[in-house]
Amino acid sequence: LEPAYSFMIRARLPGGVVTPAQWLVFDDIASTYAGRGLRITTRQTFQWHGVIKRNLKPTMQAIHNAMATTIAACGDVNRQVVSSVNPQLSSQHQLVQDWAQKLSDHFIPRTRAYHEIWLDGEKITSEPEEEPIYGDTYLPRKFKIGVAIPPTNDIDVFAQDLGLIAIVENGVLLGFNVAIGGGMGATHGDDSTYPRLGSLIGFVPPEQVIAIAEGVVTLQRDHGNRTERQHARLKYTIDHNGLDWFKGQLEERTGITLQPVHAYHFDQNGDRYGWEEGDDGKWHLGLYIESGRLWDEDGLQLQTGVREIAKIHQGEFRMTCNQNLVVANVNTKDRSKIDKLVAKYGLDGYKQQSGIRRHSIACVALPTCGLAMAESERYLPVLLPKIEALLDQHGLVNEPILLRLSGCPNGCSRPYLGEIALVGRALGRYDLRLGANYTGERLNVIYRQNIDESEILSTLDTLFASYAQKRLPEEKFGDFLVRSEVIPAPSQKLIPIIL
Ligand code: SRM
Ligand code: SF4
Repeated sequence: LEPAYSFMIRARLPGGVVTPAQWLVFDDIASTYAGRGLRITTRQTFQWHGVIKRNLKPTMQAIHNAMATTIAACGDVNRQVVSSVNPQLSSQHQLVQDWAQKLSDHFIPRTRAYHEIWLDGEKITSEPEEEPIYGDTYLPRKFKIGVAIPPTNDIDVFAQDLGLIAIVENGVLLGFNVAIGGGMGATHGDDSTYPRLGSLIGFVPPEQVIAIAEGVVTLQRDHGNRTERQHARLKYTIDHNGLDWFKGQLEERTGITLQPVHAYHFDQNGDRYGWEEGDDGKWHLGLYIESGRLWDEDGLQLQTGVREIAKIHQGEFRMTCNQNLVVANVNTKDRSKIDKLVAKYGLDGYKQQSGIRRHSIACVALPTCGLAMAESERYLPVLLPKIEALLDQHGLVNEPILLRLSGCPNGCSRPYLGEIALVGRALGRYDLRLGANYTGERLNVIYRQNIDESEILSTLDTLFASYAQKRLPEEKFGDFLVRSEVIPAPSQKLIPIIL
């Protein structure tokens, strides 16, 4: 008898767009084959946890039959391409979504092995397969692409290996500012690993974006570190060789001269909740999903609730990189039906949330993540009420503050971009990091190392008191901490060259 090995499966859904029909299939997979409901990830797709080995193939086949795939959602390839979800700018979303899809398709591995192994088992060819982009050895490590639509940086564009900032004027997509070398992962006690913000190197019109993306990916393929996995991400390739060198190589390889960066402005990186009317007259309902987990447990019926919405919804769903959900493209006449289901199944929590809860993200961590050093997703509901109580005492409960929890320094919740972040070191112990900005354009720094909950709370209590008394009008928490020199100005500042 073989042990009942269980696995996590992740779908590739560019831009996090899912039709109601697909949702129903994915929901069924969660109920039939998985153990912890549907989990919306920080790259706006689904994970299913607890799929046992003998159910892997039927699960993959069900995903394939829903016109989706799991190929390259993991591995040393280009991963899930993310893109902004801004309900107010729905027409821009469509323009950008098309490019997210094209980028995703362009970088899908050509191998038929996936189909042979998971879909019908037939060997399709005995000829050697050619991977025009990845070659025989694929990339040194994972690679991530994201497209942001200003003024919302909900995807954390500067955390991507390749971040694209869409420049739209009068409804026309002019092109993209290009930022390279973003990444979050680090290792405790190893200063040669670090989070890094992407560096802006120029602008390209839409028709050149695939060529530039391919140039960045293939440069990383050819020059990335293949001997030390810790240093194999693009950020280290760039820092090792120099940004100017990389940009020069990119222009030479693609034959494209990058244009000067276009002006842009981000005003936030959280999600919008409740009903918003898009510029196309359709309605979009943003729902807060704690840590992205849709699971009927502890008396909640969140998974059932979205299933019931999917049964009547005529538009689409969009998942966000903050692990939330937008019921998108709803006609005015259909709003009340959806409202009733939202209220019936307790999906209306967003109406009463504190500012910090509306901006909170926690990575999966225990019990399923083998790399976790501390709790994260399961700790968020324990910690948040205690932080909210402190904020309330200081009159700050509605203040939007970015909170990020990670069970280890790999940074799956992009904790280095939290105004407040906890990065796990051991069970019950975290590094407290502070001082990122509200728009995802400044990294935070370590304020206290390896502390427990009581020290976390007492430290925050003191800082909240000072913030409440001494803040400037409209000043965000992270900015206050830097201005008042509670923390030193972070070393890597993003200085966009706006020409
Ligand atoms: Fe991640 C590995 C979960 C987004 C950086 N990540 C893992 C694994 C697969 C653990 C493992 O290798 O055994 C985690 C599975 C846990 C579980 O039980 O499900 C895991 N990562 C996640 C998700 C589900 C977090 C979440 O709570 O939503 C996110 C899934 C994304 C997706 O849908 O594709 C997730 N991971 C991220 C992000 C954020 C992002 O991409 O915007 C990062 C930081 C950005 C970056 O890549 O620099 C991230 N994950 C990592 C790393 C560190 C990589 C590095 O360069 O050092 C690892 C470890 C590794 O690759 O060896 C990792
Ligand atoms: Fe696991 Fe660490 Fe990623 Fe959290 S940050 S999901 S603990 S690898």
